[in-house]
Amino acid sequence: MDTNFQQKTEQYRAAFEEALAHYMQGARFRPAVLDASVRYSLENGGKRIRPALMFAVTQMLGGKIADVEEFAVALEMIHTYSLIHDDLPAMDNDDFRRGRPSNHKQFGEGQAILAGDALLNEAYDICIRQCYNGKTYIDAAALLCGNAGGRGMVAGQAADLYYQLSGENAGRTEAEFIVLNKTAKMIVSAVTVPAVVYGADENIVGILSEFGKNLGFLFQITDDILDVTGDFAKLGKTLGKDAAEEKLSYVQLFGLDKSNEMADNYRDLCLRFLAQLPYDAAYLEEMVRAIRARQS
Ligand code: GRG
Repeated sequence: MDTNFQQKTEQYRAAFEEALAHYMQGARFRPAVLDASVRYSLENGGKRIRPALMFAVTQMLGGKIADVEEFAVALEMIHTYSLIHDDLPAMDNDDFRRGRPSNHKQFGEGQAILAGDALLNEAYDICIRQCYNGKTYIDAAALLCGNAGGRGMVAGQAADLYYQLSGENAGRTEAEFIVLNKTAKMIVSAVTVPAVVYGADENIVGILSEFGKNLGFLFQITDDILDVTGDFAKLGKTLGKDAAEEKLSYVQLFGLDKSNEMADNYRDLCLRFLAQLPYDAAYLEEMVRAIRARQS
C-alpha cells in the first residue's frame, strides 16, 4: 500500500482522536456506569473511516480540519450508537465488536441501550451547536441528521430486520434499499458535509454524493464478502452470521464470485466519480482501492 496514503490515514486518525479526546474531556456523563459504557465503545477505536473521509474531502477542497472536526465527532458518535444497538440480542445479537465483548456483554442490555441513546443525543447536541457557525453549517447539520434517521440509516436497519424476521421474499431491490440507507448514507454524510460547509456548488455536492453512495455499496459488499472469507483476529467480530441467519447479504443473494465482480464494479464507479472532480482526489482514490482490498 502507498506509504503516503498510510501516513495521511494515520494523520487523519490522530487528528480525529485528538478532536474526540478534546470534546470528551468536557463531557462527563453521570452516573459513572453511563460514562464508562459510552467511552467503552466510543474511545476504543474502529477504523475511523468516516472521519478520514470527511477530513480528506475537507483538505481536497482547500479547507481546514478544524472547520468540520465536531461534525466528524458527531458522525462517529452516531456510527458508534448504531453498532451498540445493532449488537443487541433484539437486533444482530453479536457478542463481539472490535475484538472485545460488545457493549451489552460488558454493561448489560439496558445500559447498552442507554449508551447508544446518550451518543445519539450528544451527536444532535453537537450538530445544533454547529448551527451557530452560519447557514452552511445548518445545511450540513440537517444533512448529517437526515442521513442517520428514519429516512436514512434507521430506515435501512428497519428494512434489514424486517426481511430477516418476516421471511418475506426479498431480492436485489430490497438489498439495495437496505445498503443505500443503512450503510451508504452515513458515508455520503462524511464526504458531503465539508462541501456543504464550504458552500460548494450543487454539481460538486452531487458528484461527492454519488461517490459516497457507491463507496457505501463497495463498503457493504466487501463486508458481506469478509463475513465469508474474513478472519476473526483481523475483523474482531463474529463471522459466518449472514449464512447462519439467512441474512440478505450480497454473498447470499449472488454468491461469492458475482459479489467480487460487483465490488469491482462499485470500485470503478467510485473512481469515475472522483475523476469528474476538479480537484486532486489522489488520497480518495487510494481509499477506494484500500476499501476494496480491506481485510479488517
Ligand atoms: C441500530 C439504527 C441502527 C443501525 C445499525 C451499523 C449498522 C446499522 C449495522 C451494523 C451492521 C452492518 C454490517 C452495517 C453496515 C455498515 C458497517 C459495515 C458498519 C461497520 O463499520 P466499520 O467497519 O466499523 O467502519 P468500525 O468498527 O471500523 O468503526
